[in-house]
Amino acid sequence: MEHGGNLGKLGNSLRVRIFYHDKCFDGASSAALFARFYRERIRGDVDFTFSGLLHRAGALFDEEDFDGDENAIVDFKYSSSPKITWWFDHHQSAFLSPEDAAHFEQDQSNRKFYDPDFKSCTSFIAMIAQQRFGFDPAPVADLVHWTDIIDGALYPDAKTAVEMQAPAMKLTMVIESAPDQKFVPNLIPLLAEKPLAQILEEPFVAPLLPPLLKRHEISMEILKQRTECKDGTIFFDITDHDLEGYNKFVPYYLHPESIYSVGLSKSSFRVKVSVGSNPWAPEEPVVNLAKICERYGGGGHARVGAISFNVDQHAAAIKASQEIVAELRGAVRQSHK
Ligand SMILES: [Mn+2]
Repeated sequence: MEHGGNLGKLGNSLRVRIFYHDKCFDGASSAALFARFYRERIRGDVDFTFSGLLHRAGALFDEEDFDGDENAIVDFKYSSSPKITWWFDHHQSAFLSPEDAAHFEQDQSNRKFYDPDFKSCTSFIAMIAQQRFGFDPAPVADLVHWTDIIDGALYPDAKTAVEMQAPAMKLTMVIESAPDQKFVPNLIPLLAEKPLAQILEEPFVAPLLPPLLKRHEISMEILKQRTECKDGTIFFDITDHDLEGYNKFVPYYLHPESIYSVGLSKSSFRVKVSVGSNPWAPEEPVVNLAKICERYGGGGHARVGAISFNVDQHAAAIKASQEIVAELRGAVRQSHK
């Protein structure tokens, strides 16, 4: 894999490599907040390198990449490698195996933290850094506020979620469709230091926005044609369009009566089955979507999950999506009996 970011001066500074959930506002913000916390409360003369991690079919980690003096993973799955010295996550599916979970349970370092009840990993890091390490979260309060809203889907309604008004939402869109592997590592150092509205005006960020807003409009048109809602469950397949990173709330905006959604999308390296629930659903979603996704090798949270397939596994992805749609529609029908 390629590493973005700056190694900076190599002198006597400690080299800390931070692995984060790539193409995700909470992932990038977690990396930013962790770096600020580390510099302020652990060690000042430190060079950070930021490396994005993505869920994909097959191995998630390459041990050879853990080459910092310290290596941290934030907002992403646990690794039992002794080279990983810090870990923060809030995903329900945080462990690749029972052995990894046991390894974490036995950890005595006080540098590995997990709480699936947190809306965002960024707010989780802020809380731990404050309570255990005396970090002052006040300067990053706005970032923490918005990661909770965006990762926790705490928008008041679907309209707000698809309108893209707030700077944090625009940054989310930019991060999710990052043009190259260096973009997010270049953005991360700004996230915990500058106001979000100001980051949008950076010369390497500003030009990206208009085409993305246009693409957002087009994706809404495509989803309008493709989404089908039956028994409270939306299904759509947009694998024939390059639309990975579409706003995941559009299906609920188009079908306010829905409870669940299952969508197929495609990028250069994966076919993704996205399984979600409508945050503004007329009735509470009750099915644990992380558990469903785990059955197919994916994961996530109780209310939203995903499964990644290799691009040559397209048929398996279609089959999985159809089985999940049938299961969710069955659950909704059952609850209406
Ligand atoms: Mn997260």
